[in-house]
Amino acid sequence: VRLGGDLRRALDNGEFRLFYQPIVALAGGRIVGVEALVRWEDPERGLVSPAEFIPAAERTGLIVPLGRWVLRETCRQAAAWLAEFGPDVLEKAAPNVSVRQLHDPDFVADVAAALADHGLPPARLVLELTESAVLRGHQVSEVLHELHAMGVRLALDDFGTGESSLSLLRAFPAAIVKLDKSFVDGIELDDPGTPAADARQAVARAVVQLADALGLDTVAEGIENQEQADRLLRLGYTVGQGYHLGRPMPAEKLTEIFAARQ
Ligand code: G
Ligand code: G
Ligand code: MN
Ligand code: NA
Repeated sequence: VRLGGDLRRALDNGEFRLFYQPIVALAGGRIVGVEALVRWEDPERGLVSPAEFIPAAERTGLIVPLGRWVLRETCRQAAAWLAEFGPDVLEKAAPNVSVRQLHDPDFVADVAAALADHGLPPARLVLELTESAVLRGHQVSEVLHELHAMGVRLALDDFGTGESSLSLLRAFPAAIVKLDKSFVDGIELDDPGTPAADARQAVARAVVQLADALGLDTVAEGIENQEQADRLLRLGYTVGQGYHLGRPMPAEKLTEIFAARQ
């Protein structure tokens, strides 16, 4: 696909939009947060998945202005929901942040401005970072500590798939660990003699115990059925995300859900 210039034009034309996926209490089903997931509404191709264009945006550097837009739009929408429904209905909103953004010298100032411009309290914002982003170097570590000092929360996304290390978790000012979907797939299957399911359960249990020991919250990702939710609850998870609990959806759809629950 020929994406480079297209993405720039798409950003200038306002063709990106955010979907939001609920993050849900496994017992009771209360929505405790939302993850913001960008979509490209290409006038010719329709809705394009970020899996198709985020890698290109990262390669070309367009991820920096695109990520800035995602951050601001998430703060705007979260502040609007909070004003309308209050913190009992929505605790926090979580955009994804790419490593390229962390290396942008304006990143911390952009986050501060996005919060201030929309009147969103910093503790309502969770930035989702991957381990590989966090692992890269001293400069990033300083940025993360500045964000932490501002009161913004940091989540380690896709946890368990990167070069996760205990020293990383200890040094990184994270508040939340998101257990990767690959450990949730099949976790409900426990016929004796399915070592893969046993291994997933062991990893899931180890991650939640580690998080508890370090005072971090957890989110189990990619939950696609009730059996998985039940199993994760028994392993010690209290919060999850996945198609079974709620698909990524337009903001208006979530507004309806919040209004019905209020
Ligand atoms: O939204 P899913 O629906 O298809 O997203 C696919 C991938 O794109 C995921 O790894 C997700 O983290 C990533 N992604 C979605 N939105 C954003 C975004 O705004 N910024 C970045 N950096 N990644 C995103
Ligand atoms: O990398 P990150 O965790 O941000 O990726 C989120 C991606 O996972 C998005 O593409 C989102 O649409 C997708 N996703 C969310 N819940 C589920 C699920 O239950 N099953 C699958 N297959 N994908 C999911
Ligand atoms: Mn994410
Ligand atoms: Na993930």
